[in-house]
Amino acid sequence: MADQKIEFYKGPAGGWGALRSVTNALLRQDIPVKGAKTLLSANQPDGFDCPGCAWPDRNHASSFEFCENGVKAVAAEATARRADPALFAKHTVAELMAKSDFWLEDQGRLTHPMVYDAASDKYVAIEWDDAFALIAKHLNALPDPNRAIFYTSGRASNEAAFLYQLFVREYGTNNFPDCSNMCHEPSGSGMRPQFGVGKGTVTLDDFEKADAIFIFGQNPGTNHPRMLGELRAAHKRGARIVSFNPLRERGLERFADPQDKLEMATLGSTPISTHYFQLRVGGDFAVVKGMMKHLLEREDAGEQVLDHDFIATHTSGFEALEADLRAESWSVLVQESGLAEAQIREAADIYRNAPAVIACWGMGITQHQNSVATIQMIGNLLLMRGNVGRPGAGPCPVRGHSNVQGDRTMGIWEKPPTALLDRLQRVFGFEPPRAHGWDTVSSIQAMLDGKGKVFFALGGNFAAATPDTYETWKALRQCDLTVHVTTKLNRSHVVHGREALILPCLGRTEIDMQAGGVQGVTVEDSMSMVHLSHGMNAPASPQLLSEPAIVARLAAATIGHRSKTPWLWLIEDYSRIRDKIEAVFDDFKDFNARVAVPGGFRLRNTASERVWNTASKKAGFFAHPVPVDTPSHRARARLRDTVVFTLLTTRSHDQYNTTIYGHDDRYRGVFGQRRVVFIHAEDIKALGMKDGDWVDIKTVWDDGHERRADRFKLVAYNIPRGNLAAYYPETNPLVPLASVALDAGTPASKSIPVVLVPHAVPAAAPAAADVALV
Ligand SMILES: Nc1nc2c(c(=O)[nH]1)N[C@H]1C(S)=C(S)[C@@H](COP(=O)(O)OP(=O)(O)OC[C@H]3O[C@@H](n4cnc5c(=O)[nH]c(N)nc54)[C@H](O)[C@@H]3O)O[C@H]1N2
Ligand SMILES: Nc1nc2c(c(=O)[nH]1)N[C@H]1C(S)=C(S)[C@@H](COP(=O)(O)OP(=O)(O)OC[C@H]3O[C@@H](n4cnc5c(=O)[nH]c(N)nc54)[C@H](O)[C@@H]3O)O[C@H]1N2
Ligand SMILES: [Mo]
Repeated sequence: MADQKIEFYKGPAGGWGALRSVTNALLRQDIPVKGAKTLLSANQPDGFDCPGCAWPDRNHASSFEFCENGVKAVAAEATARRADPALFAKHTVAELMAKSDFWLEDQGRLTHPMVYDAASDKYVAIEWDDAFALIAKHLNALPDPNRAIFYTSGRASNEAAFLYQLFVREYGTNNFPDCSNMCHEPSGSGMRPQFGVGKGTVTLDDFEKADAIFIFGQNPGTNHPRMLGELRAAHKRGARIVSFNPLRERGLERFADPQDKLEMATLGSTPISTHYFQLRVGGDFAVVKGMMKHLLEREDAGEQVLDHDFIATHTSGFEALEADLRAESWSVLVQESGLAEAQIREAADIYRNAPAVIACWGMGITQHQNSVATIQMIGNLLLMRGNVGRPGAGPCPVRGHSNVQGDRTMGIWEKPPTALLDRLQRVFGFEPPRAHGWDTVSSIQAMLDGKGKVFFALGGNFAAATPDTYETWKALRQCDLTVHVTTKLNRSHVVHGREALILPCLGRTEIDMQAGGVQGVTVEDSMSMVHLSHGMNAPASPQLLSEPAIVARLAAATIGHRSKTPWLWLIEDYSRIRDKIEAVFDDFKDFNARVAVPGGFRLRNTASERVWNTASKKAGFFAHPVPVDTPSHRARARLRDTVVFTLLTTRSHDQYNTTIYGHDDRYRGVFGQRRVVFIHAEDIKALGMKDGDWVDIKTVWDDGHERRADRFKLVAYNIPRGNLAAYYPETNPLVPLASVALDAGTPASKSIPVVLVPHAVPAAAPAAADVALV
């Protein structure tokens, strides 16, 4: 591990630092830098879709769009390292359990299907057919298909996801927890009743036309680096870019585009945000409500602020919102937002003066108790001036995983719409289950209660990504069988059920050869563009199966005797799967033909046409009170004599969710370490401690359960008082299972009420529990 240091980062995001980091990423994965170009040819018209993030590409055809974190994602998959049976022969699972998350993934690509052998406490190789037979035996022995749980992470292709939901529903359950439940679920929950669609309405063209772009709770410099290119261009042509974030994220401040030779040669850079509002964690609701109150006040003062025609023709509920805004008190809005009244009014004036406005948001908005209401507030703000369904304007929830939006489109959802089930019934001739299934948090609860018995995961790292880590581990260990379809070894494989399987699959960058020849898969990005992705690299091992093949063979083994679906025929040629997708979803008409065009096609988005598929057939204004009963409010009320902080958990620049690439967070000035907690210097003083001291973090919750994460270093930082920031997944033991977003069930991992106590044991002897999560 590199030297540990904290050193303020002065440069722009991107630039030479990004280029250096790419070289290091390749070397780390034992990939020769020379000749790495093909290996990394993501986002070419005939290449693979970058497995990094869901940000779209310009025409999907421009020259290789340089993206530091995209390269890291591809390099992690293209690594020369192998986690083969010899590795498992060397280590018992107990030994693997004691390794860090970083170490586990760093062993490289899995090469063989493996089964857990309890006698030796080791994983040993198994034949594919035997693995499928074992799963089928368990599934068919369950008294009720609703005892089985089928998780999905958002890298699965449309073809894999479609077959998977089909198999699971024909098997008999809607238990589909997925990474969306922990991510943008509140965006869908908020937007569907408001706009009649659960997806953003804007395209990249709109980014070229927007006069102002508001960015709430998002860190694109790290998580969507290609978005910075759009923001930079917008800034250069004079658009206002307004960021709301408790942290001063470097990527939202300045960016040097590695594709711009002049900028690189002159060490120049472009500012990104024209305005930066460092609000309090969870303060967005109050800010947006205050902005709307200001707009109404200006309107009352005789200015032309609202789009009355739009409101009259296209919306419902405005009077109720108006009354609610008038009744709202500025002092409450200021108190809860952490911004001054003048700042809120300033933000509102930027909004008012911009003819066309886009509002983007990320995890800083969704992972709170009141996220659905906050998202509807952002929607209200847009609707007040008709900023939906016209050029340069609209809501833009920025999705995470590269195909998380597509997986939902394909039916990976525990609450399937009736129309989807009816269609599946008609096309495939079986009676799909109608009852809603379990989401991520209720799946964990069901396993804890002994109701969930078989846990199957198509990708992801459930044991590390989910809240209340040790409860989740208890839940997984109570299962009869846990199965993971996966590319690399991770925590979820060593926190296992009585029986357990690891099934290694092809990654998206790899050539997928089936009986009908080489196959491509399709994905949908954050702006509803659907396109083909072709792997170009040789598979990491000849034993690997594609995800569609794994699902189809599992289906054949489990329900083949009663299913009318020709599972194995479908995977000979994935265009057959796409024909079935077309048969189920009208929006995929002529799917194979349309996706064959370079760049693919855009799915219809009714809200962007001002067609509102809501109950009232109008876009809806929603009035909500300012949340004053959040977990943090309750904790502060209970512990009056102690300083209660609100902790946000976030990603470093060197990780992809639970995959830790390295121990630096360059833009935040953290090097060689991850167990740090960012805190205001005055708060350190108030605690009677000093910068660099070690603390334990404890959750303040009222169920008598102790939740703690030990041994974090205090780092004095530019963050509002009373707020803390630390990295995920190390902090997931602190998130109570019951702390979720209302009406969405998303873990509230951006607002954990905590106290800090001096670290009790010497740093050399960390508590056993956190060894695994270092
Ligand atoms: N390289 C890389 N790319 C990724 C990922 C990755 O881990 N690494 N993950 C992918 C996935 S699945 C997702 S969902 C996205 C995640 O991308 P983001 O949505 O950017 O997620 P986070 O890193 O959690 O950052 C959240 C941001 O919100 C801010 N924030 C926290 N609380 C609040 C709040 O209350 N209000 C406001 N206004 N801001 C707040 C934080 O300071 C931080 O800047 O990225 C995707 N892309
Ligand atoms: N505290 C806290 N918790 C959070 C968050 C947070 O901000 N704070 N963010 C939440 C969010 S937004 C998300 S999306 C979830 C992420 O939850 P997940 O999607 O479950 O987690 P990942 O870390 O993305 O999964 C990484 C694993 O995916 C596997 N993998 C990689 N590529 C492939 C592939 O092509 N196929 C298959 N089958 N497997 C593959 C690898 O084995 C790797 O170990 O975490 C959530 N948890
Ligand atoms: Mo996510």
